[in-house]
Amino acid sequence: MTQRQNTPAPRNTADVVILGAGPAGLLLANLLHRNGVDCAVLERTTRAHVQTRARAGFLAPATVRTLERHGLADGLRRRGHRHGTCEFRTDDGRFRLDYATLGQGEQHTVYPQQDLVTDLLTHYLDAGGRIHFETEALAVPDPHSTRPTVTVRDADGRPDHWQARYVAGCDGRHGAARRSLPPGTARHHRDHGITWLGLLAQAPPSLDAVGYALHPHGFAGHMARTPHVTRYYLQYERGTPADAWTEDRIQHELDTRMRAADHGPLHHGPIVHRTVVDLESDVVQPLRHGSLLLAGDAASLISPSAAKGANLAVLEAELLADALTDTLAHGDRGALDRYSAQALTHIWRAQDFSLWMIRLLHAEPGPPHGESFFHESLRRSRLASLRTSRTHQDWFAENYVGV
Ligand code: RFL
Repeated sequence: MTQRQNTPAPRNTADVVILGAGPAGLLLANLLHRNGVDCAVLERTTRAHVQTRARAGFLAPATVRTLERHGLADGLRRRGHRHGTCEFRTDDGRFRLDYATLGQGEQHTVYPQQDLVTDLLTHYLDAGGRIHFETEALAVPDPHSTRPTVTVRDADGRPDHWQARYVAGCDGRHGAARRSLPPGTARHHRDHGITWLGLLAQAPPSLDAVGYALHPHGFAGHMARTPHVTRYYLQYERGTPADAWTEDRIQHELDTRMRAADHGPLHHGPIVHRTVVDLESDVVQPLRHGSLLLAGDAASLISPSAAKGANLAVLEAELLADALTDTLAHGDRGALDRYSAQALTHIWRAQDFSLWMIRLLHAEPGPPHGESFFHESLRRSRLASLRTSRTHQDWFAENYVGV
C-alpha cells in the first residue's frame, strides 16, 4: 500500500529516506516534512500492523514536551493520563514513592505506543507526507556515498531501490540499517540473563501505582495502560515459549508475587497479548556512518525495565530532524556532526539507570550463599535506602522520568 503527497516527487528518490514507521521514524518524518525537507518513509509491514503493535506506554515529560512543541500531542492530551507513583512490594512489606513530588517534580503520561504511532501517522499523512507500507529495506550497500541507495523488496515482492542524500535507520534492532553498518562498527551488547513474560490483560489497573514486586519466585510488575487494559510482567525462564503457561497459572503467579492476599486483590481478565522479552542492552557507536544515521531501537536497544526505549526514540528523532534540516535546508552541517555524540550521552545515561533497575528488581541466580547472598544483601540495602533516604528518592525520581 502506498500513500503519496499531492506534489509527485521523482520516483523512488528523496533527500532523506527513513526506514521504519515506529515512533522514531514517524516523528522524524513529521518534523522533516514540516521543515520542507523532502523525505519518504519505507515500512516493512502494513498500516494496520504499526497502528496496533502494543509495546510502550509510559511517556517521559521530555517526550510530551517535544510532542507538544510540534503540535503532535492532541491525542495524548485527550486520552493520556498523568502518573506519578510507584509501589515496591517485598518480603518486608510495601512502600510507595510519589515520584511526581520528588526530584524535578515531574511525572509520566500513560499513553499506549500504538496510539502515539497512529497519531503521528495521521498527522504525517494529513500533511501530505510520503510513506510506503509493505516495502522492506534490504540493505544500504554504500552508506559512505553522498548519494546512498537503499535496496528494497516492494509491496509486490519485487526487488527495487531508492536513492537518497541521507538514510535514517529507524527500523529497530533487526532492521536493514544495522545490517548495513560497516564491518568493525562497535556494538556494545550485554545480555542481562533475565527474561520477562510481557502480558496485556483486558482488566482495569489494580493499583493507582506502578507495582514492582520482588518475590522468591521472581519479579512481577503491574503498569496501567488504559482504564480497561493493564500491562503485567512476570520474570520467566529463558527459552520458555510465550504460550507455555495457562491463564490460570499466570493469574496465580501474579497473585502470589504481587502478594494479593496481603495487599489487596488484582483485577483479573483475559490475557489479550503475550510477548517474551529477554532483557538486553545494545548500543551502536557511533550512530553516524557517512550518510547513514541511526535512531531509536536501531541505535540502542534498552531493556523495558525503566521504560526508556520509546522516549529515547523520540528524543533522537527530534535531534536528527534538527540536524538534517540544518544540513539540507541551511547548508550547516554542525548539528549533523554532533548528532551521534549528543544522542549517545542520553543513551548511556538511560542504559545506566535501566541496569540499576534490573539489579534492583531481580535476584541473582545461584545457591543461597556466596555471590547470590551478596547480591541479595545489596539489593535489600538499596531498597531500604530508597525507602528512607530523601536524597536517594530524589535521584530515583529524576532518573525514572528522565531521558
Ligand atoms: P520500532 O517501534 O520497533 O519501529 C521500527 C519499525 O521499523 C519497521 N522495520 C522495517 N521497515 C522497513 N524495512 C525493514 N527492513 C524494517 N525492519 C523493521 C518495523 O516494522 C517497525 O514498524 O522502533 P523505534 O521507532 O525505534 O521505537 C522504539 C520503541 O518501539 C521501543 O524502544 C519501545 O517500545 C520499548 N519499550 C518501552 N519504551 C518506553 O519508553 N516505555 C515503555 O513503557 C516501554 N515498554 C517497550 C515496552 C518494549 C517492549 N518490547 C516488546 C520489547 C514494553 C515492551 C514489552
